[in-house]
Amino acid sequence: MGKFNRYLITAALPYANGPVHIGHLAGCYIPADIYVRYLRAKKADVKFVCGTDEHGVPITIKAMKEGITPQDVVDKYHKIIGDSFAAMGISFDIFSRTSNKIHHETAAEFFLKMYNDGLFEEKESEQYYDPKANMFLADRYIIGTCPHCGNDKAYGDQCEKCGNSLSPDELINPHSALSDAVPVKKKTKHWYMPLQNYEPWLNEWLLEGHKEWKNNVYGQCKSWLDSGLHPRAMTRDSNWGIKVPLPDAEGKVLYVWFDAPIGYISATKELTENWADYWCKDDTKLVHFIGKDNIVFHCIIFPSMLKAHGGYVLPDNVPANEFLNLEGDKISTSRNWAVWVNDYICDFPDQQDVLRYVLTSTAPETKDNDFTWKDFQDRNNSELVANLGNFVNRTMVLMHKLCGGKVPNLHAHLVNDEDRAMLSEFAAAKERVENALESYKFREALSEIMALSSKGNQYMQRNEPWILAKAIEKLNKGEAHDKYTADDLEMLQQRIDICLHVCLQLTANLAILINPFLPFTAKKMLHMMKVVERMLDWENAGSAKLLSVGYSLREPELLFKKIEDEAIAAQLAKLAESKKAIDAAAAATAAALAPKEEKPAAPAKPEIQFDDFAKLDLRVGTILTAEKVEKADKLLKLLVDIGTEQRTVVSGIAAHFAPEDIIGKQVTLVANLAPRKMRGIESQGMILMAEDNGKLVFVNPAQAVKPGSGVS
Ligand code: B3M
Ligand code: ZN
Repeated sequence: MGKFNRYLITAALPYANGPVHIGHLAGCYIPADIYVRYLRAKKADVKFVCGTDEHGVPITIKAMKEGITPQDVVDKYHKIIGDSFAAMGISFDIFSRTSNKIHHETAAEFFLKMYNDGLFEEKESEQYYDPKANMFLADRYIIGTCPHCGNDKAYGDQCEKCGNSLSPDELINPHSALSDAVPVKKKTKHWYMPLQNYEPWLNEWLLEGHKEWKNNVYGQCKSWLDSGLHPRAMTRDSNWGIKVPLPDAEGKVLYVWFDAPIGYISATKELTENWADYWCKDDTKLVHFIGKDNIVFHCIIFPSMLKAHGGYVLPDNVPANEFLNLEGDKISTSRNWAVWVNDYICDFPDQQDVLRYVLTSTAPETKDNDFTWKDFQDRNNSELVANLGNFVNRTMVLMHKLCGGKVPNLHAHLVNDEDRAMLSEFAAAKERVENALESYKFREALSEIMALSSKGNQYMQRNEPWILAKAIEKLNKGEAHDKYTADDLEMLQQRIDICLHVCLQLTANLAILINPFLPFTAKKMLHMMKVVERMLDWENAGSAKLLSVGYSLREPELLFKKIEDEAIAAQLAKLAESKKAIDAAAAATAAALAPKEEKPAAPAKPEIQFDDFAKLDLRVGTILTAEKVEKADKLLKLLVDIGTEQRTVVSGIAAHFAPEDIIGKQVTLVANLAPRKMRGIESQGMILMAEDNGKLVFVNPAQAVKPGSGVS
């Protein structure tokens, strides 16, 4: 353990806006859990903290979509996510939440200390504002049509359909996700952290001081630092989050990426009175387990915050993983392309270790990797069942059959080189596993253990105790044997004993080594060996004397069972359903974008002079209200804001638009058309429409403008 006397291990706080999927498990929770279980087995002083990230736009968006409050959303998913982790054996010491009081206090204090130390810059900027909801809009809250793929539900920061990142200015028909109003720009004040000031320190601490970090992590950090850091706002305009603890900060909350990592501190506070030992003493080893999309926040921004605040330890390592794909396609929550952990647990009850095994042996440690159900089945059937499960089962069955259910003797005078080689493998394998674990190479560590088990199978196969038993049986019946005589009877039984003694000690070693990876399996092995949990202490690994001679063991039970084709087919059918929905959505988008069958162009109208055109007073207006006109199927009555005044317009568009869908939309109005009465209502203008194969579309500016802006 060297210079460290205690460990604080964190796993990224998942947003409480949806269940967790296998990508989350593979990316951070399983490796973190393996590492922690290993440390606990080494009797290290370790705390493992996590919780749900309950602030930020993802939560409010989800609430809006489901028509419930943000609090309802986080309550629901905190429970679902926590249950999934618990079922998978992810052994947090605490699974907290950032909506807890202790977290609000901790984060607010953290901010205030930095504020009082003069570490923020106050700046005004123009941000989008929803004039109807009276709220500033995060880019995520602005929805419109993606200029790249035509998806009409693209967000102001990203189009989830084509993956392009966007800015709200690029959206066609931008509107607020809250009210449908067209967003306008408005000044707002925020507190920025001048990250560029931390560059020299980051270069030294990170680039010089942590060259041992994983290549994918180090490389990403280096490229951020090489391209230069900029001031970053640490506050947002919102009413969901941690209030900025300053006077005149009404409607301002802490940026979710400011508050969330502080959640690690608050969770530790909630867990133990001695929290400061873990956070403030230099001999603590702090390790953040995360997925690759969180690297900059954990390696650059949060460390800068910790440094700025002062008094806290910095991460010793951030072993982030790359992404796991599913059947060749990017896992996506919004497209429902995922294997949800809660579904897995229902479909494969009591098979948590199979998933832990597969996700570790295919973990995206150095590059993105693919999960396929076929591979899942193969790894279970040909590795867990055929290698580890087979070895342990054979050992236990033969020990009962040939050695009376007790640990047999290791008759020293008959022990040969091969036995000795097998026995000395225990310590060698332990060392290899340990080295891999210490450098966060969990795949490699697991494959070392499987290689050890496979050596056990080969050892058993070469010694063939069942053949020796047949010879004993034959000789005992007085029959002749072509290799042995009655004088060999004792030796034969002793060779059987030696083989099973070695295999049993190996089984005990395998239980210790596999425990961090497959804790449910290790438990079953303990039960069969009738030993107490303490045997799993890491220091016991490598020993060839774990089970005492003469000790009677329990009947074997199978560690793993074969996964049949039907179970895999059922999973693939589920995914095929998702694929169908995804493809249908893509086809709809493509159809919407495809050039429509050419309709003969409308006959050109006779030429006019500029003066004729100049007579038109065209102005952009915003629709304030819209309602159906009684007893007129085709008509909508609109109230349009044209800056200087509001106009009532009756328009024949009722068959094309639902009134509630067009409130807030910008339109172009012919403002000087003589008023005309329709159904008793005076229409004070006309709205320009484009017609595309019978479909009507508003003619409006490519980006929101002030109502009343002239068109020429
Ligand atoms: N909630 C992002 C994520 O779930 C974020 C992690 C916070 S860790 C402090 O990917
Ligand atoms: Zn797009």
